[in-house]
Amino acid sequence: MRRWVEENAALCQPQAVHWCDGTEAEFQTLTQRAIAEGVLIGLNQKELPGCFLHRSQANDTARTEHCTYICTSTQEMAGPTNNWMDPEKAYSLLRTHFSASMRQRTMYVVPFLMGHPGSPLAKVGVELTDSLYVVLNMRIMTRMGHVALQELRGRNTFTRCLHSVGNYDPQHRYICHFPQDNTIWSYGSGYGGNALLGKKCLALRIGSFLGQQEGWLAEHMLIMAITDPKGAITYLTGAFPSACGKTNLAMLEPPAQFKKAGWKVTTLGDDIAWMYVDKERRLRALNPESGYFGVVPGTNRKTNPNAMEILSHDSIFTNVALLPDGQVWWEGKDGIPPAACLDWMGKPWTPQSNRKAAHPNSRFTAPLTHNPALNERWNDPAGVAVSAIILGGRRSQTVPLIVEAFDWRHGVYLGATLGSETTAAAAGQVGLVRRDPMAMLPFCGYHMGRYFAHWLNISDRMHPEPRIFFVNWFRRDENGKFLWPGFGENLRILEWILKRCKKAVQARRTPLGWMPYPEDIDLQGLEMNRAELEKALSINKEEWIEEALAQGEFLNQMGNELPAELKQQHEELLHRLHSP
Ligand code: OXD
Ligand code: MN
Repeated sequence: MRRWVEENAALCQPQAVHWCDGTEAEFQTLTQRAIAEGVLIGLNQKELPGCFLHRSQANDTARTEHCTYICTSTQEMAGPTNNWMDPEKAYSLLRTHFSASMRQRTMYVVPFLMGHPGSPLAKVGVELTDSLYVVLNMRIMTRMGHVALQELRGRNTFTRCLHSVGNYDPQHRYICHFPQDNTIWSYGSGYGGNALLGKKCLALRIGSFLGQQEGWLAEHMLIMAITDPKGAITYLTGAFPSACGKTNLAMLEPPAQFKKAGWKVTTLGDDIAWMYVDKERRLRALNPESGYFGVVPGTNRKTNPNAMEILSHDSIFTNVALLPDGQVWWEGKDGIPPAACLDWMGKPWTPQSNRKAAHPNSRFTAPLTHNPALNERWNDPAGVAVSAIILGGRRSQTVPLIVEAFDWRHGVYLGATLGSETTAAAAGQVGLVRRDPMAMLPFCGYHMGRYFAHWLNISDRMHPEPRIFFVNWFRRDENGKFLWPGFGENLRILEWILKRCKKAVQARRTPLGWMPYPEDIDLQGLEMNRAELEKALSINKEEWIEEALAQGEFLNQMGNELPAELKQQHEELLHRLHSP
């Protein structure tokens, strides 16, 4: 590792090299340095103790998928859904950019661990970066410093992560993954998903590649626990595309009467799940991260009270608005908009400004341990046994509120064909339906068809397999109104899922899968009647035939790598839709 650091220092030519130890003292020193360098702005320390604001470059506010590459020895290995670059070409191109890129800057050496100390699944990475923002965020999002070096002892490998913000030029921005070399090179962006290399790059892209080789799954999933009034705990994971409510669902606050009856929801993770099959043939999930990098807009005491608590101290805000008293604001925060503030770019803003004060993809970074509803097993290297997997997308039309897969294979089909409207988490147009299989389209480090096969095959080792469900909290009526209230009320749907897992409720067979009898969803205390629920659950066959054809077109992109089972699932779906 030392040799590799030296080689890269010779390439990037920093004026200093700082080895991070991850201690609190170092964090304090580096925070002060970040303030002095203008990387962080101190916030009102009475109201928001330990909180800081970072303003990014205006052209560097989201993941840039068009600049993200999987650099495998053949294009075929990366598959049809990834950008590919020949590894030699990528190394050579990026070497020219990294060359002297850190002149007059410090290179920080950031050893980090994804996963739990002592866990065989855990992965050590070392990120070399010239961004203090990255260092401070990595300390929250990963187990950073001594603990990682300790883990490195006795291992013969670590993920080599090289990062420089360069001059933030989007024309020269490259997030390159070399899965066969266990290496990530990221140049030209300081944005979380492009620059905190433990998260999307290691835990998902490199992780999924390794998972396929080593027999486990690296997934874009939340992990949550639900305790029922009898005290029984069920663990669920959930895959939803970026900015579709994983954080809110993972931190769900039960509606008042559920709380009174004894229901409790606790969080293990809100973005990434690593899953493996244990000796008892159960699927287990763990969260390799140690913090949240959550979307801020829309977060308030009603939508996510736990997140409001989490970000109330010792958090880094990115691209929110700054109030005159040193507090922060964003669209969808409790209360009315301020009369005046500075927007996410630091420009004066009033409600008449006709633009957002906070960036739609503004974020908070905070440790898992801030969460008042953190599940007590969050730090258990064995993870938790998963009873159900929930999949979902953001679909204003067509897709009903809840469907249960007929079996694992059908569940893999539901995941493989997941469609969702695009959000601000990635650069590009917002609101277009695109296929985002298992919410992994931007994060799968190898051929998507082989990824589907891996999902199908892994079930051979499981008994029983978790049940798979598909939800859509985002369906709207003809006036554009949401058909389902969402947020805490989603527990009513989760309750049905739990009953299905316990075989405590019947379901009706539909062309799409098993669906609830409307009377089996508890609507008590909601301003919603059965007819409205039926609308949220309705299936329009004509719309669905169109949807199924679009799904088939997407699957066809996998060519010969499309598993025969999924082809068959597709044909069976069309057959069911055409049956009277
Ligand atoms: C994220 C994302 O930041 O998915 O988690 O973009
Ligand atoms: Mn994510």
